[in-house]
Amino acid sequence: FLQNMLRTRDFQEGLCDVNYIDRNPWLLQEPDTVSDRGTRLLTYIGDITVNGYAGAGHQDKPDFAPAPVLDASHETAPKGTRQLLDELGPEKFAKWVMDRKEVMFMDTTYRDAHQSLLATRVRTHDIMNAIHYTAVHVPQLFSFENWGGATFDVAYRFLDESPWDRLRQMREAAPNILFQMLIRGANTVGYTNYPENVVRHFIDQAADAGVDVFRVFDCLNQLNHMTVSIDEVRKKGKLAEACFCYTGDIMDPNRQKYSLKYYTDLAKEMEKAGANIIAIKDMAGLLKPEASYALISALKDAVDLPIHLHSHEGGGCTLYSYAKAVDAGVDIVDVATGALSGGTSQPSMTSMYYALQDNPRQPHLDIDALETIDRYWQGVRPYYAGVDSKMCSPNTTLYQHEMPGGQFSNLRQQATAVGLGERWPEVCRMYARVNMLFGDIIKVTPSSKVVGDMTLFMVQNNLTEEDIYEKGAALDFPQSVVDFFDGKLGIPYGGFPEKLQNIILRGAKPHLESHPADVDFEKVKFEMKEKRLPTREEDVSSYCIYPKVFSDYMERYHKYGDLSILDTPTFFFGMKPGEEICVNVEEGKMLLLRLNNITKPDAEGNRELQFELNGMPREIKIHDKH
Ligand code: 3PY
Ligand code: ZN
Repeated sequence: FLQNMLRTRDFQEGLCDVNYIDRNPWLLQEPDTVSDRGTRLLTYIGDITVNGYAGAGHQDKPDFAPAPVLDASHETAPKGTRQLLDELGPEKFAKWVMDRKEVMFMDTTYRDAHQSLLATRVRTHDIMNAIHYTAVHVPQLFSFENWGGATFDVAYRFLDESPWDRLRQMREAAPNILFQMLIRGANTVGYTNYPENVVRHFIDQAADAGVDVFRVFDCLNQLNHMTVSIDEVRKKGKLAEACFCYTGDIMDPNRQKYSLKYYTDLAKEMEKAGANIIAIKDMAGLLKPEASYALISALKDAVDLPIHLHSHEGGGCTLYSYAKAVDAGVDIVDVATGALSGGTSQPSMTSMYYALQDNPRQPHLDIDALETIDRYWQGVRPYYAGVDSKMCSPNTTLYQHEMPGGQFSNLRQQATAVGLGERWPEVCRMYARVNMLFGDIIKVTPSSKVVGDMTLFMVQNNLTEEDIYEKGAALDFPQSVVDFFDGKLGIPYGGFPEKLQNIILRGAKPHLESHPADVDFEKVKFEMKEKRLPTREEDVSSYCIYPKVFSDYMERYHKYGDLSILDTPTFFFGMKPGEEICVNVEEGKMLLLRLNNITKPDAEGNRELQFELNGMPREIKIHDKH
């Protein structure tokens, strides 16, 4: 205590009164931990203040109005679906879902909503300020979709966070509602096929850390790429939600490659493979109302499992499609908090609630609590303005190009980056043409990227389908396209167009359905130790899927410490001179940070940032890269 006290500027200037310790409880903390963590945090803040987030250059920190506080800290979450799953087990639980009169909601706010609208950037800090309150006040939800998909790698890559820590923190705050993740079958949370033991190991870690429902899909609807995951989920006693991706239009007589029968047959096979729930993943929001009614009715007849509908608002008809699905007996639908709904995201939860007013299937939810939660997210969304796709209005062109919600804004940015911003409508039309050129395939991560890459390649080089066939031998196709035709993602329904495959592979035989060999986890751990990486089972899992991403994250973690504790404006913008912030490092430990001054760059281009860390002066030198 004395060491801390003596080092404060206030003490040196004789400004300490009798209440000084009450106002500065950090004085009672270990000086070394305070100092080390503080310095690492200040190094990050200093770098962001001077060089901007992701090195984009200094950006003035906007004056955000603070988001409303959702306080339920003294309330315990009532029992919910999670306790019910524990009590009943997966089969009886599934039956309970089917027997309910009311339709259930899955809340995608913590995963797909921000993956679709905010480039997957929503941070643990903002989630943690909402999830306990939501669990306490809306315990009737079916699940939170709060893990997997792109959130796994984006957490490491762009947010300097461990997705595993996020999962555990959420679990502690929301023990009552099922946690649901999106897993890309044999691709897990990556973009390529992984060995079977890597997939099983990943699922084991995820289930142990808190995931209850695994929505398993394959980007080409290949069931054999999903069965390992389904099997492992079942072994762990969790819910296997097998999911097929919806594309095309079952009602269009000219578009019957993916017919109603195709989908019902798939659902039957999934039921045989051990699925507890069947999900429809309408990733682009193509399912129009009449098709929705027909599809749900047919699935209810085809299988004896709950039907879970996932769609995206996109074209603006989805609330109507959901209403039709409810009439046809759908069991669960996916919605998001209003502030993160619409556009390329899911329909709004409160809109859906009101859309079902006076309908016997309307769920019983505390609408006032939902509105309060939504006001919180309205306050949080502006923090992410820099990555906000700002896609808020309906976009009916998607019925023609069929781009998934998550890809639309991404591809647009990519197109702009390569100088095709002005030609965007042409890019959209070409995307549809490439889909047909490839034989009409399912387009979802990662197969959607293949179509996107080929689209940009063709527009940039002013190529037509005829050009591909005539000049293909001399063209340098994008690597993702070559890998796709080589069979790395599997075999599309109906097979590859052979002539095109021959051109793209330059006559070589494709490596169809080659399975990567199992990894030796002991060897992996040895390699990780050599690189001075931690080797807990979850670290091993991350490393097997993303060796470089995980290693880079650990390097930054050693340099900066745990950055998930910073508030989001500071994480993205750093601090302004004169600003003071308080950071809770852990229960009972906090740091008071103040930025006093930033010097002009010296001859080497270094600036000195003069901070106070819990009242003690601390200078951090940062190289100004701009
Ligand atoms: C993902 O795989 O991350 C998706 O959300 C696909 O729609
Ligand atoms: Zn989605």
